[in-house]
Amino acid sequence: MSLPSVVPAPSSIVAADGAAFALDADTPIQGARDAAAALTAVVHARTGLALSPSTGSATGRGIELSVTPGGAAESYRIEADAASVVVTGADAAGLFYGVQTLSQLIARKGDGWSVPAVVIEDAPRFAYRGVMLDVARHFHPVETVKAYIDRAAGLKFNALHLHLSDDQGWRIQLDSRPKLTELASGTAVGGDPGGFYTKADYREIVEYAASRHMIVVPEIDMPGHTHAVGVAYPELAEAPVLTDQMTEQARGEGIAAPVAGAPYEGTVVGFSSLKIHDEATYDFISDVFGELAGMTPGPYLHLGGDESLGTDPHDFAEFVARASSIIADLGKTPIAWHEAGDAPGLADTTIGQYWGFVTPTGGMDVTAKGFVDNGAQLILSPADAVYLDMKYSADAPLGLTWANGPTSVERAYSWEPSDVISGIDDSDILGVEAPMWSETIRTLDDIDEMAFPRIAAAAEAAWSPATGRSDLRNWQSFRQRVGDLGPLWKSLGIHFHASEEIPWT
Ligand code: TNX
Repeated sequence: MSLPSVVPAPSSIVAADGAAFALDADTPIQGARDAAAALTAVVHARTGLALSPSTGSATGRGIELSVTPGGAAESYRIEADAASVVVTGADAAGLFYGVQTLSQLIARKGDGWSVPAVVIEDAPRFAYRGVMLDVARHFHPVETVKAYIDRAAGLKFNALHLHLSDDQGWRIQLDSRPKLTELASGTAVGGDPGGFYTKADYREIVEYAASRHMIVVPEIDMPGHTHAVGVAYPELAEAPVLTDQMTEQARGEGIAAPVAGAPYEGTVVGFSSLKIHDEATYDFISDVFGELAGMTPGPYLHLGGDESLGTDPHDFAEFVARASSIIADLGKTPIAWHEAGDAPGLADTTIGQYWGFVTPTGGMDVTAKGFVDNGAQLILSPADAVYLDMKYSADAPLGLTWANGPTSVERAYSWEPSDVISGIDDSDILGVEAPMWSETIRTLDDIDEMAFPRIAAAAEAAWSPATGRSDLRNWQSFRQRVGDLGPLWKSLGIHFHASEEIPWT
């Protein structure tokens, strides 16, 4: 008997004997109210059935949702047979993930709907499973962010990293530095309108994410990627420094090259820097991270640190050491892009985020290993596998190609986290994150087109057993299972890319 399709692949799934569970409008749902609400919503989207959570005691028939503390964090178990579907989480997150799996199990049966007889036991491989959204190059409103949270949570991601600032705009309102949004939020790439989150907007995002068992990881990218800071507070920024190559790229875009103090709408990276030897810079960082720390219940603050191409390496090291210490002193765990990994004096709790390739080039893996040598862990975002902004084909309108692009779903799937950086093992890996940079990404449909189905490959790298430790952890199995999710994704309004690599149901 063929197994039902679940993505990301669970630790264990066994087809059970007997008939499927028939799901109809009278199916009772017992137990945990939040989980029942999440299930009724997805069942309604998928089937049109309006189930109503019942309050009476368990009947032994129907769907039962409960939390039984004891197992691994975020783990769950599903037992489905003709009489009942029992979902048990080790905690509220585990139950939520059990519901996400159950929503994938619902299948058509004749005129009706059913859940196949099955036993699933499941727990995540990595504690941190992230998606990143760049809201700086193009601003994305709260409703879009919420929609992306729903999509990511459905694949068992538990962290939303928001790239809140870059050369093209500043996107978060802060009382301590009001000019950031007053003067530096109105623009975006290509002359598109900018925008920013008010403090109330940010709170709404944080609360919505929490209701889907996700934390928010705010990133303020520095010391590079800070041209917008200089639009608001010119005294903090160095004048733009462009290499010949950057000037060439700027010319090719037909958009004015960056000018100190004026908004920049192109996509050249690496020309801006905060002043490293000015105490005013560290006052600024303390204000910004201090305020963000108070607004962010999750443990992490991301300080960026990527592509500071014009900054002297010693200055860069000094800067990230101080910035990471400021965050650590606030009681938060710093995260930095991998370039900061070999900076002497980096706060020793700093998590590194690796964005080099699956097969590392230019010593990026060695730099990244610095975080582990320092006693902390890594988040893996190998660009040629999990950068969701890479083009699917050379003539695709959306996306970039620099990370060995154009890419494919198979490429997005075919990597193993423990094989990327030599000399580290699973205990050195906090998790996996799939970034969506938004130079070309304007709308939720654009996000969907680029993220789906590749985001499912990143989910499997982050959640599922290691390659070789499960019969399901291979491309042939994955493409079949993803194909079977087509109807669910459609019913949820996800405008996925109907890649020819996938046998869509
Ligand atoms: C590299 S990799 C960047 C971003 C760009 C992205 C586009 C990294 C940490 N930074 O500034 O938006 O490429 O794919």
